[in-house]
Amino acid sequence: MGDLNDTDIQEQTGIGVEEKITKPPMYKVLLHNDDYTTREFVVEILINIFSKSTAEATRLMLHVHNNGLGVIGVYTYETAETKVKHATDLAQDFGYPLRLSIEQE
Ligand code: TYC
Repeated sequence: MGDLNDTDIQEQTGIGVEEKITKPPMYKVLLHNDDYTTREFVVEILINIFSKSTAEATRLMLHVHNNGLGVIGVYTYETAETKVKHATDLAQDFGYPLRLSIEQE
């Protein structure tokens, strides 16, 4: 008694249930292999910008080294863009051609 169900809320607020629970589109950040960026630098990027543990950063770096590319995280568009820019800017400062890209999930 007195409890509001989804239909009540929808009628009273005019906001559809779907609208309220819809999640923002998410984007994968892909890391690409190259022959010049050092393994250590890639691990540092994964730890410091993508908040990975040392073990996970090392695992991801080796996966990308062996497979050519890999997904290193899934974020909202703004977060994905910011992290990719930070990582590529830092790599450029060190003279590395490290490449990252963004793809909708
Ligand atoms: N292939 C690089 C090397 O042997 C290491 C590396 C791994 C570079 C992952 C980029 O995204 C990368 N030094």
